[in-house]
Amino acid sequence: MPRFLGLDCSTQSMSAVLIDTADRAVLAEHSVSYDEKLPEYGTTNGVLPSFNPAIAHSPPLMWLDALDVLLSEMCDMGADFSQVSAVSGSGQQHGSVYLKDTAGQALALLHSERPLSVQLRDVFSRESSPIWMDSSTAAECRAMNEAMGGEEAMAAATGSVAFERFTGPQIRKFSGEELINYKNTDTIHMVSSFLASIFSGRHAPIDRGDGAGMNLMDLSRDSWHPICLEAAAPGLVGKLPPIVPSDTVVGELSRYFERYGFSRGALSVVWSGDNPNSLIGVGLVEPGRIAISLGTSDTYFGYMPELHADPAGEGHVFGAPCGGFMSLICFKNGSLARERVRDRYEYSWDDFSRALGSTPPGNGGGIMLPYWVSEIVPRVPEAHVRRYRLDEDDADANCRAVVEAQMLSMKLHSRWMDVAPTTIYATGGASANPEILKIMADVHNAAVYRFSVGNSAALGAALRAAHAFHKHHGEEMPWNEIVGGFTEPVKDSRIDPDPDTACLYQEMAELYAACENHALKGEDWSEHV
Ligand code: XUL
Repeated sequence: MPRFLGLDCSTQSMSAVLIDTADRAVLAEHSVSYDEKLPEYGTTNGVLPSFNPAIAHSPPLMWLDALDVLLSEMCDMGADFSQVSAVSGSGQQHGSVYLKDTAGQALALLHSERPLSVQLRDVFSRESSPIWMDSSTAAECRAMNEAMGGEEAMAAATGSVAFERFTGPQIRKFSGEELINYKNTDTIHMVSSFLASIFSGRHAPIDRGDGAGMNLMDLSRDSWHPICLEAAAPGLVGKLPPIVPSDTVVGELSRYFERYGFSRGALSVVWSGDNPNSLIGVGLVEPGRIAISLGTSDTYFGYMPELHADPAGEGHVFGAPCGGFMSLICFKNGSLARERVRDRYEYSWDDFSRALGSTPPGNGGGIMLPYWVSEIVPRVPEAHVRRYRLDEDDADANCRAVVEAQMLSMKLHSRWMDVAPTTIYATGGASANPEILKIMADVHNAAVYRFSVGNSAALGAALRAAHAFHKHHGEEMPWNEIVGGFTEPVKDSRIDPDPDTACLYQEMAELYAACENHALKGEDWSEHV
């Protein structure tokens, strides 16, 4: 019985999906929220409190405790891990973990009697990990872009201009502000390679998909870029694990996992970032379709055969686990913004959906620029909500405005990818809301399908584990076969665009662009009134 486990260490929760590839079945799926299950860490939505709103860190020990809670709850629920052949995972992209030179031995000595957080308490040279929501490294980004010869050169080499949440600028900031702690750091991991190290009982490499989210990797060569490394921090080359293909087997599972019934000999496969994993988890192993993930952040992504960076410097190119690349744009004001609007009007999610259903497409021309927190695309350094012809006291219109804004912004800012999708796969928590998916279909003028496995990143990781396992045993399988049967959209979930409404949104996109240019560049928007 070929069984594979995929984990996902995301911003707010740790999740797992257990699959059986013979039956093409998901056997178990579970998730634990950090705030709920581990309140002792004091996080809000998985992030530590900070006096500076630009700083977003999480405690890596919390992730270890969450992993233990998750696996033990799954065992209590009857999950049988003894038949698992290989494990892989997904880490929230860009986050980094800093370890002392004692970590290698501590990983090797992991045993099943005591929890991970007890055995690994002393291995961190930095207690908290900067994560993708951090936007405190503007100066470091400028310096790194400059060292590379400008934003365009940085994007051409690494797939993205230097972005605040990316790991290279984060490392530069750490070495600049805490040189002693930086010098005490022996190994810097991504969230993904850190957790792969736990499963492997030794330092795991970084896969090319997630490595591309650091502003440190030469995307065309899958190797560390010497100029980026030098621009980031002194001696960095000796602190980074090697870059490997996404189907690399790190070794056998650490003995620690006997605690949960895993068998000796099960394989530990390199982890990747949440976006490369989701690409596999929704079956985008060839070009043509795109996916929109409605999570803490919203992302818009697709497979990209040839390397082609965004000239505006807003989008990203990462390595795809199935070879080639993936293009992605990330909007920080995803669920975060929808939640803020819901909370502002003291609505439940049912009220929010009812409001979407009872307001007209186009919102009577009322537009919100939904920067409830600083935004990545377009670049908005400080939280700043603007309303155009939209009454702040009209709760229902504000619910529609936030969702329309998110979809219109995706439509405008994805133009560089050169795909006019006719099919969109919707994933993530908010994809359960048909009213949101209707707006998605109409704005993008594309058929939208929903996915039943809520966690496409964890599913993608499980499928990657399966691919790597077969390759390891000399029987490499085509990706279409690997994902087949797992990444089918929910039956009857298709939502077609309405042609008239799609036309209306086509015009509204220009109005939205004018509002955006007015708010961000001071351009006149009166001709659109
Ligand atoms: C992508 C990004 C987010 C995180 C969320 O560049 O920053 O989607 O990956 O975990």
